Amino acid sequence: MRAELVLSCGHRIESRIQVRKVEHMDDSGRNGHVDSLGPNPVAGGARYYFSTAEARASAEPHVEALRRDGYVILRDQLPPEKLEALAAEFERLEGAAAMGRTDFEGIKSKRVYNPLAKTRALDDLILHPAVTAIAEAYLDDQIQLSSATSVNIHPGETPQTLHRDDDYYPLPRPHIPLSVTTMWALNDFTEENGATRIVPRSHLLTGKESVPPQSIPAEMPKGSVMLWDGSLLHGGGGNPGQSPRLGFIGLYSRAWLRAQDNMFLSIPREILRELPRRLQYLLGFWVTNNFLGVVENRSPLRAIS
Ligand SMILES: O=C(O)CCC(=O)C(=O)O
Repeated sequence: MRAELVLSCGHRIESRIQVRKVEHMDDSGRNGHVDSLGPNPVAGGARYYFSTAEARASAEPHVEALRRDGYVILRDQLPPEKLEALAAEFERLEGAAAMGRTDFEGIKSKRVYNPLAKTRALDDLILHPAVTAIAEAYLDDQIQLSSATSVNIHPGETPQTLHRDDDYYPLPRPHIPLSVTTMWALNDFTEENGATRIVPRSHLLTGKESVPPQSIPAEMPKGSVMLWDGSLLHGGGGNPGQSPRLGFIGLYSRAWLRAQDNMFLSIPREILRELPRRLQYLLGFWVTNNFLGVVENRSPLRAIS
C-alpha cells in the first residue's frame, strides 16, 4: 500500500508501508492466539484489540475531547448496586491499609495497592467496554493495564503536587500519547472533598513553560469515570471537607511499554491463572506486536496455566 507522510517542514514523502492486520479478540481468546508468531513478527504482525472496530469508531467524540483537552468525563457508568458493592468492598480492603507515607501518597489518604490480587470487584471496571475502546482508539495501539490503585482522600488531606503520569518515560514533550489514566468516582467528587485537579490542555505543553499551571477541580458524580492523557498535569485535591473521596485509578498504556506495576510478580500465580482471559491479556499474558512477552518463544499464558 502507498502512504503519504507529511513532515513538519511541509515536505511530503511517499512510502510503501506494510499494513498491520487489525483484529478483534473474542472472549474465548481465539483471536488472541498468543502462540502464533508470524514469519515477519513486527512489520507483518497482527494487532489485537479488546474492542470492536465499531466500538472504537463510536468512541471518536471522546477521543477528540482527549486530543483537544487532554481529558474527558463519562457519567453514569456504574449502577447504584455496583457502587454499593464497591463501597462495601473498599471498607474491607481499606481495613488493612495504612495512611500514606509521603505527601505524594497522601498522609491522610488510604491507598489500596495491587487490588487485583485482593478483589474481583474491579475486573468489570478495568475491562469496561467504553473505556477500553476509548483507550485503544486514542492510543491507536494495543494496550495493557499498567497500574491499578484506589485513592481515598480523607478530611484534612492537602493537595497533591501536580504531575504527569507518563513522566517516567523520558521523551521530549509534547510526544505521542503513551497512556490513558482512568479515575472512577466511587463517591461524588467535589472540590471540597478532593476531586482530582487537572490542568486542561497541559498534555500539549513542552513542560518548560514559565507560566504556572492553573488547575481546576474535576467534579463528577459517583459512577462517573474520567479519562486523561498520561501527559496531562493533575493531582489529587486537598480535602478541607468532612467526608472522604474514594476513587479507583486504572492506568492503560501502549502494550509495548514497561508497565508501572509489576503485576507479573505482585499477583500470586494461583490468582493469575483464574483471572478472566481478557484480564490476563490486559496484564500482559499474551504476545504483543507478534513478538513481545514470549516465554520460550511461546505464549506467556503457558507459564501460569
Ligand atoms: O487521587 C487523585 O485524584 C489523583 C491521584 C494521582 O494522580 C496519583 O496518585 O498519581
